[in-house]
Amino acid sequence: MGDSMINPAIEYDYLIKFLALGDSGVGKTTFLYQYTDGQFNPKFISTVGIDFREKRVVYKPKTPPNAKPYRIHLQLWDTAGQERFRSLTTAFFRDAMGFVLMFDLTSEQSFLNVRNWLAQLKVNAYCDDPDVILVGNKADREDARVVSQTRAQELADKYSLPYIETSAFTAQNVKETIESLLEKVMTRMEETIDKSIFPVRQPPENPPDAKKSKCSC
Ligand SMILES: Nc1nc2c(ncn2[C@@H]2O[C@H](COP(=O)(O)OP(=O)(O)OP(=O)(O)O)[C@@H](O)[C@H]2O)c(=O)[nH]1
Ligand SMILES: [Mg+2]
Repeated sequence: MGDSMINPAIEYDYLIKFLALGDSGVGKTTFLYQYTDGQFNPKFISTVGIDFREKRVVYKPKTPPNAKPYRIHLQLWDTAGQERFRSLTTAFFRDAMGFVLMFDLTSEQSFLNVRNWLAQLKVNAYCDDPDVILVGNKADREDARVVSQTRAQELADKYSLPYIETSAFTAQNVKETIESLLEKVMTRMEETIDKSIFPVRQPPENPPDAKKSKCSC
């Protein structure tokens, strides 16, 4: 996978929407900013409602070996973790194809709340079993860590989620998290095509809008 500058004139094959969720202060905005702009923002400006960032990437399917790469337009929805925005932010869950469920490795409460966020996802996402990656952020703050890797991995295993530890400060695993989620979402789309339930891949002669697609269960 590789990156490219966003130029609205350049065509793309798929519009993929991801959404970041988790308690206020866990680092969702900072993580997404690190991913799209390659920078760390030390200021905490709590997100009001919802925001989004965009990035173009190229996705190369694993099979067949000579598969043509896809041009992906990633829309990354950044939700407010604060309770007062809950009804607004959960309304956006339905439109997302993949989720970054984040907690803060230095905050026990944010880890305990992962179960509540999963319950919200179950009610509001596009299907019962959406693609989710559990992310323990602020891995650079090892001195302040209160959630061990073992505990987090146990929770992830319980819900059959992949677990990854990241740092929006050092950029550790930031790109890898999004790439891994993209891999899951694209694999699901390919499987759905194979079952001929949802015709996502369009022949090149179709008009550009017809190439945009939404994952569905
Ligand atoms: N050391 C360190 N600080 C981080 C990291 N990620 C975020 N922060 C800091 O944590 C604070 C909160 O980060 P935000 O990204 O604003 O948190 P948020 O999850 O978007 O919070 P809401 O918008 O309220 O839901 C900021 O001061 C960030 O600089 C990280 O990986 N390491
Ligand atoms: Mg935020």
